[in-house]
Amino acid sequence: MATNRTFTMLKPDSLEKGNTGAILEKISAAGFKIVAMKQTQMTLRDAKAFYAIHNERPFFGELVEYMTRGPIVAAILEKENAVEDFRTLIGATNPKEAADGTIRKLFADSISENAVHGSDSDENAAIEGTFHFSGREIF
Ligand code: FUP
Repeated sequence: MATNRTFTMLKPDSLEKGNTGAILEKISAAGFKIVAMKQTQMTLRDAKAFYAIHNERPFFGELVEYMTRGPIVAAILEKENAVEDFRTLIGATNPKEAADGTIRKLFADSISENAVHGSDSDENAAIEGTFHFSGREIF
């Protein structure tokens, strides 16, 4: 995947609260082009693999339970400087610390249910995009 791409998930709380459209609108308005997108539900195995880096953390069990409890929307986004600009758009991991106007400030309730995921590096964007999409689902 090119380095002008990032990967995102709208997490189960966003879909439960009916925020899918509003969040996608924010993403589009910030200049990101959607090059792949689907609604899907992660299995326990998927979530454990996706968040393997956190498997020793105390919140790991709660994290995989949350991420598998309902559908998500996964997407690959394209824009110049995509990874960094998307992290700015979503705001800090803890919505209480997120800047005004950011997606987490607007739509997230807590650090554990924080509305959206955004890749933290070009390398992880490529790994995470490939985790969810085959080549023929990416445009
Ligand atoms: P981020 O890169 O902002 O998504 O944050 P992290 O990769 O540090 O964390 C991934 C997910 O783990 C968060 F989105 C929510 C969960 N988490 C907690 O539940 N508690 C914490 O203290 C930190 C992260």
